[in-house]
Amino acid sequence: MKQLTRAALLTAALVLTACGGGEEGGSGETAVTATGPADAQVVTVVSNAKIEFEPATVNAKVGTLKLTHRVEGAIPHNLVFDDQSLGGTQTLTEGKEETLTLTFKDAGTYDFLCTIHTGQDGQVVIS
Ligand SMILES: [Cu+2]
Repeated sequence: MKQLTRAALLTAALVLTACGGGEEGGSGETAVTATGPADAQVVTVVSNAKIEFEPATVNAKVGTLKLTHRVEGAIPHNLVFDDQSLGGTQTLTEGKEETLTLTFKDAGTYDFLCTIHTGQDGQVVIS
C-alpha cells in the first residue's frame, strides 16, 4: 500500500513537469517557427479576440522575415516593434492584415507590442 502511494506521487510529479515544460507562460501563449528559406521566411501573427498575439513567440533565422499581422475579432490592434528601425503596422480593424518585411542581421530577441492594449506583447526570437 505504501509503495502504491509513492508510485502515484511520482506519476503526478512527472505529469506536472511535463505540463510546465510544454506550455510557456501558461496563459495560452504559443510559439511557432517561421517557414521558408532564410531570405524569405514567412509567418502570420493574429491579434485575437482575447487581446493576445497568437503566436506570442515567433522563432526565425537571421535573414528576412515577412511578418503578416491579422486582426480577428471586433477590437482593433497594431503590432509595433520596440526597435524603431523594424517599424510596425497601422492599427488594423477586424479581418484586415498588413505585412511587414523585416531584416534581422543579428541573433537575439526582438520584442513587439500592441500600443493600444497594455500587456498585449510578443517577440521574434532570431537564431
Ligand atoms: Cu491590441
